[in-house]
Amino acid sequence: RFSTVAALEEPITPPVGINYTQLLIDGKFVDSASGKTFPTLDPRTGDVIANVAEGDAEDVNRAVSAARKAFDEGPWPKMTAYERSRVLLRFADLIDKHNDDLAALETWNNGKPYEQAARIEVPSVARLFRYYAGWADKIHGLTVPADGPYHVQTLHEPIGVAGQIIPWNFPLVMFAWKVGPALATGNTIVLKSAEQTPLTALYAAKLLHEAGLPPGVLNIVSGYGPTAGAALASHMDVDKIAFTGSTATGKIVQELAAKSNLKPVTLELGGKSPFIVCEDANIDRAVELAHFALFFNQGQCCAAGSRTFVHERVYDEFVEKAKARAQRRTVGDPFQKGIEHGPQIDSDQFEKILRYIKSGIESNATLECGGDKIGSKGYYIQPTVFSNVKDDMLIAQDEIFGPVQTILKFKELDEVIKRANMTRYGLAAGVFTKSIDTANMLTRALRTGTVWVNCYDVFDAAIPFGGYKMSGIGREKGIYSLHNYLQVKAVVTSLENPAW
Ligand code: TXE
Repeated sequence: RFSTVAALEEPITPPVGINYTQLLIDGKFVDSASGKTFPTLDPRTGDVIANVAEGDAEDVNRAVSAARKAFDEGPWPKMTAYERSRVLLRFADLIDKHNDDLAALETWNNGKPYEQAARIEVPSVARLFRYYAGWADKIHGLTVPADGPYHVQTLHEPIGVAGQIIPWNFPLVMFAWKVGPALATGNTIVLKSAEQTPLTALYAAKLLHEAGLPPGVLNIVSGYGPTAGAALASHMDVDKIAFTGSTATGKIVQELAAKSNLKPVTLELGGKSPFIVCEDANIDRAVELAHFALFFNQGQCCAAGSRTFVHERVYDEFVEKAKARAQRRTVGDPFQKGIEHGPQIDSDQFEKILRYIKSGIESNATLECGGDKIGSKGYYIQPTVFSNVKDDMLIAQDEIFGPVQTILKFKELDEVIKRANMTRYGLAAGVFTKSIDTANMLTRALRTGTVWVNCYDVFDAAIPFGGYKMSGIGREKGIYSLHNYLQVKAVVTSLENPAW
């Protein structure tokens, strides 16, 4: 079935070198204070790509001091908004120029198809920085019609030093969603990348400095969560923390923020998003979109359409076609042309996904296809489809974060609304129908931060993204993300002619 297995035994040599492995503090690449490093791996093989400086609490202290100084003394927050905007625009041009190297590094470190990184993700990063460059000089306060002889205005000021913790599934895209709005609004940053994927954040940060970012404005500390990440979340001199990752870690981050200096927290967490195929849907298109909604990025998407609800009238046909589509998915070395699907990120995720597949089989869901690993090296898993999945099965409740489609049957719209909402998550939903009435009803009833109608995974820079319920707090992208990085100051000036 998986015709590319042979090629997995001899991985293609990545067309890029690795130039940046140290921490980036105050505009300089430096070793960690402890001198420690950690290996970063190639998910195709599990082999070490490079050893990267391992930051911990002491390095976070150094990075926060640099960010504090850059914020308090400038020039960044005091530059004109137009000058900041131009730095971001120059950076976007540099991303375009380095597109292929960034994409190759992303694929090497993460395992995602090179074509996906090079044609979709890296270009979307340049697009997002242009979007936020556009906002930098359009952030207005208000004049407020208060009672009394007062001139009242609001100033929208940067919040200060932003701590940002990002995951490994979209390393550069997550870097952009966090760094773009924080810089546009004049903040300084300490960012901790995921321990699995430290390489592209360092490369991108280097380009930002080339674009004219002053030293200390963006500091990158590579390292582990319980050490570097926790130190950042609990730092007394960090004014705001933004996190993307698991719900369990999100809770820890919020707790650390509360226990230290009550810094405001934005969280973008897990999901178990419903994808609802109504009885009037064009089945072939619904199958393709549901397949994309789940298997994109090896199933490692917070917004993955991981509960495929299909109307009973079209269920059997849908399952048969979904299975055929999963079997046609081209799995292989992500550097190979035409490959849709590479390895999972690491052995932890690989084992976790295989455990969920086992649990699906044991709970008597029907394994339509897949269900096993591929090859003897790296972290490849067969695209897997389960039908006859019931709401109370673990595979229908937990975030699997892998290439495992679970297909459930429904009869009535009221019923599917109830079942779709019957989860602790509320990140996204997909609705597939030809009826405007059905679409309107579902979009209003689903308790999720995004509803895609007859489309999925549309991640434009202008569209806000975030979760209801335990999928998170706050929104990223669009105008909404600016508010995460701004303080509002009310300035009240008496209009009376003072006697003194
Ligand atoms: O996530 P973690 P992991 C989900 C997905 C996945 C599961 C576990 O279901 O299978 O989470 O993945 C940092 N203080 N998502 O273990 O732990 C960590 O170093 C501060 C969904 O990779 O949440 C990394 O930078 N920081 C998700 C980041 O948190 C800590 C994307 C994410 O890691 C920390 C990734 C601590 N105590 C996984 N512990 C999404 N929403 O897209 C860890 N970190």
